[in-house]
Amino acid sequence: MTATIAAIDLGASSGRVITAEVGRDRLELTEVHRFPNRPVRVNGTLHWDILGLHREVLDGLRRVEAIGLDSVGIDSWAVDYGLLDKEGRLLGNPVHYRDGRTAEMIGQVHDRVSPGRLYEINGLQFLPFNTLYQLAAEPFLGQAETLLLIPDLISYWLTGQRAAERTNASTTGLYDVRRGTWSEELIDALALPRGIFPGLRSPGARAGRILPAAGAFPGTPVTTVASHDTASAVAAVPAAGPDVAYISCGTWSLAGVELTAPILSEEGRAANFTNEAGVDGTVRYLRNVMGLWLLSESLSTWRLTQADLGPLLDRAAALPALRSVIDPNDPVFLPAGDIPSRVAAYCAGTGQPVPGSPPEVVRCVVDSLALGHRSAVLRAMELSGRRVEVVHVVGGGARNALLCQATADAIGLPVLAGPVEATALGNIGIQARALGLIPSLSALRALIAETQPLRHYEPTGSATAWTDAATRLSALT
Ligand code: LFR
Repeated sequence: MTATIAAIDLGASSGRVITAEVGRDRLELTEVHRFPNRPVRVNGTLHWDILGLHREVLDGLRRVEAIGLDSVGIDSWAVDYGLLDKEGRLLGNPVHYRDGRTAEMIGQVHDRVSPGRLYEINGLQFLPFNTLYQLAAEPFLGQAETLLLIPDLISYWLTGQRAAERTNASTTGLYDVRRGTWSEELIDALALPRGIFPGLRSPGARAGRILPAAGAFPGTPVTTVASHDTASAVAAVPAAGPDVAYISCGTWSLAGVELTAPILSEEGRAANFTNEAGVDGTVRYLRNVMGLWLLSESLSTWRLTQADLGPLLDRAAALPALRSVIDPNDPVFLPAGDIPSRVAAYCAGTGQPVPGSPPEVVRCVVDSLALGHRSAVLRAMELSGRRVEVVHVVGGGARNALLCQATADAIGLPVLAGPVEATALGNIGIQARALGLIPSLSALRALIAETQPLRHYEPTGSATAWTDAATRLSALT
């Protein structure tokens, strides 16, 4: 038995509609629609073009209407949301997590609930854009009847059903990671209306059927997937056993290990490790590293495109490694804009050679990301006690040979790179399991390992250079 399944995968810089033919031994992807995701600044606030994204989703679905679908599932980046009024109308326009509106709110939130108490309940790393800080700056809260995270909003527009998918809910800061429920304590302490948080659903649950009025493919079943893109990507890590770390490398690098229960230690909080909900009650114990955003934003500054990245990486590979390094997680690199100038200013300010040409900047960024990967993976191992034999790099970064090799060298462990389309595979895999085509998460991972191209990188001899650079960098930060 086989099925045709579609994944709608919205990333911070592009979205895709991908279909797959899935059977017990078969998993073949076809990208049917890819579209840019271009945020819009209006009156000083950075928004997602949510209606434009929804139109692209519908266009993608229309392209596969002729072949028929057994199921469709939606994932996107985390934390951002839309608010609905009592008629189900969208209030305002969802704001981009890179907007600066939360800067003033963080202190206010922490005055109401201390960071220590927040972590005891939500287990979430501090990121200035976590939903709870955004809600403190939200002008439409008083009129809101329902809050829907981005994939739940698209799902609502397709099916008319309102729900909160669990893996993504766990990134809001308002989810009790031990109990697996919304935290009434936090919601009340932050004076948020309890009623706006819809019932929780787990990956694999039925989400409804596409409504005739939705604009494409009426009647198609929509399945709840791990709607946080990182949760879908982690579900697709082709690990054969527990002794692995993963880096889901795209706009962000999410680096850590999979656990069966959260670790809510003070040490973990100090190291800014998160306990985000994964598939089947697993916990994604990881840290955000700034990721390929630094490269894509640099390309835009130079008025280049993704197609120019390959030649730039080749030129960067010919330069000496580790001449200058930055802390990729320095908040200066978070907002959109001219990353190369900020890299140059960081290096000048820390007394390092200043990368000037694009290949020099790329070399500096790649080395620095590898150091960021090293620090997150080593710290995840220490904090969790997990032995790690191989580091899986999944997502777009698995294509970047310079970064994969630097990551293997920096960590001193083999890297297994791939699949590139991990998020779509995780999305589709959970739907396939819900349809009874794949028996378990481990069977999904084994099927991905068998069917998708993977590339192996062994660490090469330069371990001390990376250890020295890591020490140098931690002295700077
Ligand atoms: C990756 C990701 C990260 C999340 C960031 C913002 O695409 O979902 O997991 O921290 O985007 O939502």
